[in-house]
Amino acid sequence: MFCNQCQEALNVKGCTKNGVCGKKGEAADFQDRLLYVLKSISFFDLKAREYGLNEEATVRFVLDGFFVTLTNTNFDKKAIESYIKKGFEIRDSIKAKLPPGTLPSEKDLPAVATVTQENIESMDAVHSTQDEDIRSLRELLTYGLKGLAAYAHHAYILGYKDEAIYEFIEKGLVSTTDDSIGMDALIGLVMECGQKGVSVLALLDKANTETYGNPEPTAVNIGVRNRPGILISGHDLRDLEQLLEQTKGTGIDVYTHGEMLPANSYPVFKKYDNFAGNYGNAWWKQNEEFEKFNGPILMTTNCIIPPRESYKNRIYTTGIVGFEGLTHIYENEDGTKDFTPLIEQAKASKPPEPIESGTITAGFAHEAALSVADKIIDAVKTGKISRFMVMAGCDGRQKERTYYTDFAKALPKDTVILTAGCAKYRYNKLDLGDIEGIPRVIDAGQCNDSYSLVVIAQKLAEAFGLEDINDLPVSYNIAWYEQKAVLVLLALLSLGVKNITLGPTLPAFLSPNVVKVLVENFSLRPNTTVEEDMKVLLKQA
Ligand code: SF4
Ligand code: SF3
Repeated sequence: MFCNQCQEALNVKGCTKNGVCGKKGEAADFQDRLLYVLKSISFFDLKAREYGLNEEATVRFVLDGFFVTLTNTNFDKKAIESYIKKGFEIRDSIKAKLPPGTLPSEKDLPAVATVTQENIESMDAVHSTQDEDIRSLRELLTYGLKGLAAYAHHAYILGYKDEAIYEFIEKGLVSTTDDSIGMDALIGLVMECGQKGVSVLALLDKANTETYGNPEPTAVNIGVRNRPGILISGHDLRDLEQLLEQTKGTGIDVYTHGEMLPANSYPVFKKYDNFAGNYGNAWWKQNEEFEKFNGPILMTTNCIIPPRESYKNRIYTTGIVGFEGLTHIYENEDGTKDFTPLIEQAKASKPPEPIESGTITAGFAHEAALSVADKIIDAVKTGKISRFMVMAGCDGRQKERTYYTDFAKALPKDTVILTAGCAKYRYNKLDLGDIEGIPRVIDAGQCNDSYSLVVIAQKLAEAFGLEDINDLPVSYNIAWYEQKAVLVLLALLSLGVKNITLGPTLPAFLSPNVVKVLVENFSLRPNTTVEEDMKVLLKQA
């Protein structure tokens, strides 16, 4: 195995035996094979698209399969193996459908097109690409595409689709196998991935808000009630909707965990009496928090970590998530899911043990933030707000991440944090107060809702008559962990955002020359110390 896709890559190089995340070497190898099958499918599906012969089922498979390979999503070797098997069937059926004469003779086809179940083990050459810059760009593109596919998957589940995004995913995948594509072309593809990232985040925003309404500023309960509960984690709002519907009137409460927290601010979900609030913190604390929850837990997407024995019998996976030995809730033909096993188990469970009490404020997505735009603009003009600090992204278990709590605490009182993603758990329970009623932490939602931050920045630029988004009093101190964050970073770069500070470490997959390109073109910089970064970030523009 070799895996370097997340921020925890061993020694900022890569995991080689087992993952720091808990992924076993064998599962990692299966994930690489699955990725290569997706490339093979893409090779033929791009041809099928030329003839209008592409099928919806292929898109769904590519999105599912790609999402499976994200960090902390699927650790189940058998499940990944069955994706590989199905992938070959899909690949072969697309190939068989192509009109005669559309493909070169078998011997002239590239390796990605002729790979078989028998020789796939040695095929995906991305990590062994000799030229370190080409290798780095292929990896950067691959991980950006993973994020793109994951967000496209979220939108797809809600019925929001975009063929241009799917076609780009296929083109990008195949590009990583093509030795004729050099450094400049790869940089172009990486930037295009960022542009598609903006499109996919806009699509997902539309999907979420048209389906569930615009999030409203909400005081979310972080304590517990005295009835049994089901805990739902991950990012999939459709799973939450079905769970709320199926638990209605059963005497069982539903609590969110991790990235599901922002769901508490959607009007459609708020109307359920049994929607009880948020339990716990970011993904990496799940071992101890799940133990205390007492009831069943549903993992809808990333991030799952290897469960402890103490709660293994009450944690369920669904969709693209997998972990050996856990019960998986499958999707029915019509896209619904039956959560009866969780509901039955919850009935016999004790209520959750309290770990916190009180409330936190969520729900400042673009609509809510812009409804107080006049107030915000006025506060900036009168100097009550001196700067916005975008501190979006991921949280993680490395102890260096206390940097983000310290940074939030050290920010001057006339600054406002704009956040999205689970990075917020490093400071969303601090009492940072407000500025004339505007909270000092504006929480736009999940990492899936990062588009809100773009809309807020663009509207502010408009209001101040600024052509360049970089002239706003906005600085970026982004924390990353997995590949959705890679995509969000590329999306910001494609919008021309400069001077982003990135931490807690730079990605292991960036070669010195690729870092140089990012520094020269976008003034990207790694984070350092709170004091040093505060000086740099408060001085910008
Ligand atoms: Fe290592 Fe991250 Fe890959 Fe897990 S996902 S194996 S921690 S690089
Ligand atoms: Fe978090 Fe996994 Fe990235 Fe959605 S839940 S932001 S790490």
